[in-house]
Amino acid sequence: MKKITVIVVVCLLFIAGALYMRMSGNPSQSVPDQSASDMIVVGFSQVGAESDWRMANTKSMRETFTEARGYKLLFRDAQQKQSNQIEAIREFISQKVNYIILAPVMEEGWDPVLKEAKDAGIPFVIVDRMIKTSDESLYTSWVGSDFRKEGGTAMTWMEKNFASDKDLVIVHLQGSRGSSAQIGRTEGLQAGVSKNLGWKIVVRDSGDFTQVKGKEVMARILKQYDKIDVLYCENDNMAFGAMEAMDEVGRTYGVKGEVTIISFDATHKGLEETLAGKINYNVECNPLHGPRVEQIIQLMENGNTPSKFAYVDEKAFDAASITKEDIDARSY
Ligand code: GYE
Repeated sequence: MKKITVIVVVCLLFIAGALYMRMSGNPSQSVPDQSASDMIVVGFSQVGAESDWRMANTKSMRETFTEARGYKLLFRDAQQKQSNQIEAIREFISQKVNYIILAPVMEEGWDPVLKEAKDAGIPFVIVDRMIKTSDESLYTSWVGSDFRKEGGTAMTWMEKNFASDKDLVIVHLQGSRGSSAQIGRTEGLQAGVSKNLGWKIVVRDSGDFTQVKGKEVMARILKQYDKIDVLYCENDNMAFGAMEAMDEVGRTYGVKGEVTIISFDATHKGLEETLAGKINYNVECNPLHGPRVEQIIQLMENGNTPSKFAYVDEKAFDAASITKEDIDARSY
């Protein structure tokens, strides 16, 4: 009899212990986590980490969509591959995020995955570069730069500095082909060249917006062309690479050199090179999209419809007039 009592007590203690462990072992399983469920879940598919512009853009997004500010950010770096972006978007859909944000590598090819997101009822915001779609209702909003206008700004500067009939040898370093930033900036140059009869683009190649490729492509071009008047370079990092290539073979550039450099982005380092007279003209492209995207999301959270397109205001910097204060006043 005594033995049975001991066994029963041991069993009861065991069951009580197991129950206690279960309840206290993992608080998030037994007590629903209020703060996590209140958060707005945002999936962001970023292009990559190819340039200083991109790093500043990622920083702006990460600083905006923080847990302290009520967001859970799922960040995916696509390493400049559209297939990685499509995979990330499908993952966001299956995770039932509240919003999907896409900085598209290129313009074409998004319709099927946009449709999947729409069918799942997830609002889609496009940032930075644009997309081409047959159905504009597949996304809610876009915010970014007017790349064609940036190219036009560069042409206005060229027209002020070079006569229309001057024989001008132009080298064109393009960004990632098929991206809006490349397409718009290329169209700008193309329009300028077709208007000014002396101007010739002697070579055009892509450096994929990176410093390494910019250097590689420029090194090849320098071997083929002894005389270059203008380097039209579709971002700062490729310009840095091209400058390294020119330094290595003793070709001069900038305000005091042989090759006039026009660049885009106006990143911190890009503007320092402009102030130093190495880049002649730098057209701004503003990467601080985090707060702009948040504003779009907040409008939707409050039941409002954000505007379909929002262009960012941008300026440009001339080596002849830029000041240190211009650089210091900027946060990127
Ligand atoms: O100019 C370049 C980056 O899409 C505006 O992408 C962006 C461009 C930017 O890699 O530096």
